Amino acid sequence: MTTPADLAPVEPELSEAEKQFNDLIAADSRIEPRDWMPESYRKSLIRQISQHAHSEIIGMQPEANWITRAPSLKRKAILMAKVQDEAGHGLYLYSAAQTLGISREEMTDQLIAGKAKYSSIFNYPTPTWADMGAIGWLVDGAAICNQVPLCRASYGPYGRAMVRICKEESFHQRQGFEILLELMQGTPAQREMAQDAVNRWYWPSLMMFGPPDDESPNSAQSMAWKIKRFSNDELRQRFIGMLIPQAEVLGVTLPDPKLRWNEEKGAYDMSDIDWDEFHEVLAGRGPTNSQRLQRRREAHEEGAWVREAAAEYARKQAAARAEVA
Ligand code: FAQ
Repeated sequence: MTTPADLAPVEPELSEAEKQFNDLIAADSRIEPRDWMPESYRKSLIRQISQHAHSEIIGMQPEANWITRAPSLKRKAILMAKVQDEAGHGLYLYSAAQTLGISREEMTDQLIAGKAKYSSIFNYPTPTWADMGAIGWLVDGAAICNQVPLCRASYGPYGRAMVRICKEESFHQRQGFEILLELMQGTPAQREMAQDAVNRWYWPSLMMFGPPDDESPNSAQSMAWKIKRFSNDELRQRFIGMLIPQAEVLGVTLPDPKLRWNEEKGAYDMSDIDWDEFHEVLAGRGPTNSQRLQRRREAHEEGAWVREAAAEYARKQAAARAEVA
């Protein structure tokens, strides 16, 4: 006779390694490179961490454009330090991805071949000095909101890299805020320039959090694995909540007439985000996509001699050590 138990779907036996992985995730512990992990977890981490690394590296371009034109020596020094920090973030993240078994060369090749994604935000131009303020305030602000929870990501090397990155990003955000504050306390033309930059960067900065939750194919699994801790929409809402009081202090207007707190929903009402624009940028058709990639390719080619020299130096050092040994 067939019993209900016979009809129940047979759960596949979990291996010891899988059980251990699931237990570590459930206990909020860290997965380290030496630990067994499901192939899909490894692939998803490589996907997210490499995209994040590429974003930091491409993200140097919009601001580097202003290093020689910053309005004072002090501003030049600060901006140069910030752009260098972004390079450092890219390097920590490439290193974290390498612990998952992908090489730096492979990731770089994917980027310069135009096959890899990087954040949509870096495909917008920076025509005025106020853009440096808006990038610091809005782009680094969004980055902090999104990345502080990543300090608790279940994969050890990623979470640890994020701790240092977030400390530096909060300095970046404050320097952007301070640029805007100074402009807003300046002449009418300076105030207009600051407001114009905020108008142009506000919506793209909201897109940094990714598609809406019901169109985010990776979120559910990523949250179950405790890589992501909050959904795209939750973080977007948190970011808006952070901006509103800061915009008041600055005296700038956020360019959304529908923006207001909805007590009943426990969330901000807002205008619709232009997701067509987001998809266009992701498809490589944003305002500066081709320019950003072209510049990255040139920098890679121009840097070939540095890589060769470093490899030769490392080879000589290793040979000298081997001789002594
Ligand atoms: N741009 O299913 P989801 C910075 C892609 S660093 C481009 O929701 P997920 C510092 C997504 O990859 C900024 N692509 O994906 C700085 C996926 O494609 P795939 C970068 C995007 O991973 C400041 C597809 O859409 N930050 O700013 C974007 O669960 C100033 C479906 O999306 C990080 O990378 C986008 N905005 O969530 C530097 C943080 N959004 O792979 C210089 C770490 C989504 O399936 C100057 N990453 N996509 O082909 C994350 O938190 C997540 O990966 C999200 C996306 C939230 C970006």
